[in-house]
Amino acid sequence: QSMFAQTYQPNWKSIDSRPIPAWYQDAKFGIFIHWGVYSVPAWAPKGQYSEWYQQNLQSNGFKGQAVAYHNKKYGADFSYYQFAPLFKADLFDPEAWAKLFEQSGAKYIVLTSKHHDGFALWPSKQASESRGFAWNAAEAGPKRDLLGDLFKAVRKTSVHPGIYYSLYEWYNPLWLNNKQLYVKKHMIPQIKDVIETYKPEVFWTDGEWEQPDTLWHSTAILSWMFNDSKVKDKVVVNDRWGKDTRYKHGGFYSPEYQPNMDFKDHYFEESRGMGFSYGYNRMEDAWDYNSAKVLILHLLDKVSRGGNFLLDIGPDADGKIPPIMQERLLEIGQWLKINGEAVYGTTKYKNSIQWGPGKRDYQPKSEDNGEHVGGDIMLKLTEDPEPGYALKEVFFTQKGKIIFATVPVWPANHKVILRDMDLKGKKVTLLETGQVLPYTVNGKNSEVKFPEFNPRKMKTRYSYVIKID
Ligand code: FUL
Repeated sequence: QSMFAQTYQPNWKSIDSRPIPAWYQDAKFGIFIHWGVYSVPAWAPKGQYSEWYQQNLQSNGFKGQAVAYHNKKYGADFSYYQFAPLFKADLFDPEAWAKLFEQSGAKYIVLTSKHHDGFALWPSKQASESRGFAWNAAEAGPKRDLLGDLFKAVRKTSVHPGIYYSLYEWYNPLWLNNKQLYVKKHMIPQIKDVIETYKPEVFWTDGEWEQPDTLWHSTAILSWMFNDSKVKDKVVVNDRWGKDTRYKHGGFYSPEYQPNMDFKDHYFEESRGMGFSYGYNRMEDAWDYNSAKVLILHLLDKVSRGGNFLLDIGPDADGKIPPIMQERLLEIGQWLKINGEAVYGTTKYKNSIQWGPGKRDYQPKSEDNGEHVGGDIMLKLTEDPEPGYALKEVFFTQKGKIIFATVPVWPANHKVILRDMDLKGKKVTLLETGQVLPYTVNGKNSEVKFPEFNPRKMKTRYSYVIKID
């Protein structure tokens, strides 16, 4: 018996009526993985996407900087396709990756099965045939089914495997000559192959924006996926299915570095890099990476607003996840191990976020870094408000009758004011220790008293959860 009783028709009204599978709504935290041939040069100016290397090279991106860098390092005759043999992934240890993902507290991954350059991480015959040369990881570069091997390892853990798939390809000859033919002969068979062979539980499309969903045959693909494919009961999709579908059709909405959008009650998942680029970018320095604290606040921000957080990592061409990324994942995992009850399986509480006094339209300045990275999470300001700017003081989530209020600092004056909340008759505890926190009700607000911070009792850093029962 299918969890979705109806049969879906190839039109948006029918497709949009499918509920977002519960496993995904409970998961809250996923890891995005951008990995491919572009991981070899792994280069873009700071604040740009390194996975766009080929496009920047061939369209003279960054005012000539891309070509200048490339020619100097690899020579003018060296084409993007020649990076494939250098993509060796010889240190790739799928079991170690899977273990790290599990330790991070993420409940799913989304791996780039194919990005805009068309290079497939699985033995896709369409990928090579359409080009006339080896253009997938099993025939070129690593000579290994990277997708299959990673999925095998991930399936031994509690993490759900998912994939990213770019609908368009920059320089596929079929695409350049006849887009209809590309879709029919290349894209649709390739999608069916990757779904039926690997059974991804998330199918995250992209590269949809230049063409209408009718060119992509999106509703036909989706109705096939939801009615007839091997993943029909559990697969989750996003909203990137044609130039007018974003924030409108498909599955969850997929903001990319677009915080604070109000999607009402439509499910969403925000993605962003740990630094800025999705693919590994060797130009990024330690201070370009968000701190563990800021990443945890990002997670709380999405979850308290009723969505998921898809945090990206960019493994290198050797198949290693850069240690700074490993370290961030482990830190988040430490936090979730203690405080996960306030995250997994929760829903949005009516207040969602408590803002401090001031303006809420903070725009990050380009030179902002460190604790300001991300722009929308003004961590520093929580302790030291910049005049005129608001800050996020409390993140709320809810599980049945239980409410969680998470504060990003241990309050210096030992009290937290929860606005518009009457705690009368409630039991208020510190989630990690179970310590009962006394409170007083003052009109519409409640004031919760915090004890002295005891580093021997508290393992949690970065944010502290108040449980209201
Ligand atoms: C974008 C792509 O163009 C980026 O390279 C990245 O994959 C991001 C998640 O989606 O639209």
